Amino acid sequence: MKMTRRAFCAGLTLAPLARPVQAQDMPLLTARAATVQLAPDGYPATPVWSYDGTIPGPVIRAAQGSRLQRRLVNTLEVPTSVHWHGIRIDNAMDGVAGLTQNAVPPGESFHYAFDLPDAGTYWYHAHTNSMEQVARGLSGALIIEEATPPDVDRDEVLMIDDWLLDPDTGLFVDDFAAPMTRSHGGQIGNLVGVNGRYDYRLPARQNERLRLRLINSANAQIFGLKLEGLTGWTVALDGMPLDTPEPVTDTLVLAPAQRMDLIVDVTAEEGETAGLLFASADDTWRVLAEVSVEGRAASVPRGAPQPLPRNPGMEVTGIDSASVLEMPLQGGAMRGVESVTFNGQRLGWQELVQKGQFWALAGQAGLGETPFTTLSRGETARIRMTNDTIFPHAMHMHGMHFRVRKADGSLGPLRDTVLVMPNETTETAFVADNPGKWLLHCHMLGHAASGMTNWIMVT
Ligand SMILES: [Cu+2]
Repeated sequence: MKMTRRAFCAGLTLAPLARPVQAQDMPLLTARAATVQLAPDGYPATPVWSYDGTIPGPVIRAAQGSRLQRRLVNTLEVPTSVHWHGIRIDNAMDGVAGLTQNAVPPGESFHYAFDLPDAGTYWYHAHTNSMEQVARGLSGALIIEEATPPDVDRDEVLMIDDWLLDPDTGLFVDDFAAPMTRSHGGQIGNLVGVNGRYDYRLPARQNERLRLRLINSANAQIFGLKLEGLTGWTVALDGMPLDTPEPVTDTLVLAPAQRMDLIVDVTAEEGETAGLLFASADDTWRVLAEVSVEGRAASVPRGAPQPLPRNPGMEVTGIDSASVLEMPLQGGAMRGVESVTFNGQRLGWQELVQKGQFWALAGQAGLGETPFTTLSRGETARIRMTNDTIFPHAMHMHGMHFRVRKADGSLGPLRDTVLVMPNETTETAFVADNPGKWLLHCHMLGHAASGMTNWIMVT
């Protein structure tokens, strides 16, 4: 309470003199402690860190081409900052503590304001000690709406997360930095849920058409998903429309931080099971979000949907003449790495482990003084990531989308986060058209905190 008031008073002192009138109406996004019921009824409630008191935070919706403004008010007892994941954003608003801004101390606030060039499904989350802060609940959906939305009956956000809870106390297992999980696959929860509920349920009518915006906000869990009682098409990945909607016929894979927009028709009869299922650790399919069918919206399902309108200026040209930058993904349990640079020192594997670091990108653990590469604005670059570890990594680039360049030279869809499997090589190609310092890191957040973070400079 004391801290809220301090932030509020600081705002009052400045507002009438230094800020335009509308700043008084600036919408707030308050990082604050709250208690929510994540576990099933009968289990204790969970103290969380939240945006505006809910898990996940509020769904922020804005129109493509508009400007988004939020004043982050930090009433937590730790510094924090907000990253607007997937937005082609002004670098100063990217929210990376230590690279693009200072973390916002307890009791203080930060004014985020940026343009929204692209429609699509994005999300926002803490980018200060994110391994702990995102796990404690600091994330929410960010939806940028097309001027002309697709022909659907409803637009639903499904934010998929997992939580590692002590069932006796309801508390998060307070070991976010455990070396065992950080050096392996990362922290996996013991409870999986959608929109803050382990039993998320979506009522629908037969032959109703839904747009489902899936977001994986988990720290490390890769979700295998499938549809039951629904006929669906993938229409966008990581916010960016596919040229042609792809029928969903198989398991969908959603790595940490990735998004997937589906258009689905509810084909199940009233009373039949329908919904989104996930492959659980014991190799059985379990319901992640139930679609309960009541009544009928139309007598027949609709045909394949039209593609979503493309976002502007996303062409990746000049790929053949672009130089290829090698970025081996290194380290981790059972493989290690011979030697890496950390804080300016060359360290062997044992020394690295003693410093709580387990991973490296191209021989560098954590952020160095110099970027992985410096690119001129407008230059096309290719980064070839070879996974020399025995774990998968969800590699995320800030500020710009890339295409995956396949072995035959063809290009995959636009993405901002790509899953690189063990012993696999994935080459990204992109036009460095957004100036600034951009993080390139693994979105298994425990990996990012222990070495798998680098940055690129666009001048
Ligand atoms: Cu990783």
